[in-house]
Amino acid sequence: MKEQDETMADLILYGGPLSNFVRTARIACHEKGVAYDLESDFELGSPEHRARHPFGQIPAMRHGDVQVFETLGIATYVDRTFDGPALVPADALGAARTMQWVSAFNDFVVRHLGRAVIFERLAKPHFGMETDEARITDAMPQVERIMDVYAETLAAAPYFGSETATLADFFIIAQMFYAAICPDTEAMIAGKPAIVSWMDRMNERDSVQATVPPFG
Ligand SMILES: N[C@@H](CCC(=O)N[C@@H](CS)C(=O)NCC(=O)O)C(=O)O
Repeated sequence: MKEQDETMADLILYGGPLSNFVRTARIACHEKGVAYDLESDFELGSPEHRARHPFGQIPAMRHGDVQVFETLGIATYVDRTFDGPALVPADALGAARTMQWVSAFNDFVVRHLGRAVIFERLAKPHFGMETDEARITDAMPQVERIMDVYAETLAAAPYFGSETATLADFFIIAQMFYAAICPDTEAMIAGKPAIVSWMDRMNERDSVQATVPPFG
């Protein structure tokens, strides 16, 4: 059953505003016009938070009696519970294209670009930890491949496998915010016009502007 009651601000997202995954969940709420509170005053590994997310990660979500963890789970719940523009196309091939990109993002792209490069280069120093340069060097061929594939994809269609922005774009833009300011990937992105113009289009969206991380 769809619910769209603007007085229901009882959807809570647990997680901090620096996390690209939390940002994707927030973008999903903004795109759907769903009010939410962002709760970040808790410890990740605490029993309190493990009751929301069994692996202690962010984001997690509570809406009334409903609890959901993982960005894809939360975005799917928000998309299918509330009115507003669909985040995933209704047709089989459109949905498959969106999920193919979300799945590739959550596996290959997060492993190489997210954990090996952005985490090492930007997050670790931000939190006072030492960067593992070898991990970045090892990942760079895969990261170059990711950017080549993104550029080819966005030269063929305005969004990831779609004529309109979908959940796939909302996962990818939240990470590309960091890739575009990361010294290892900044020039690579700036040299790919199809990626730059996609980022410009995405950055014009209210949902993206409302969720810019307080970083840098
Ligand atoms: N597969 C998860 C990934 C979430 C994730 O990696 N969150 C990070 C913050 S960006 C986190 O919770 N890190 C702390 C930890 O893993 O203990 C999702 O899609 O929600």
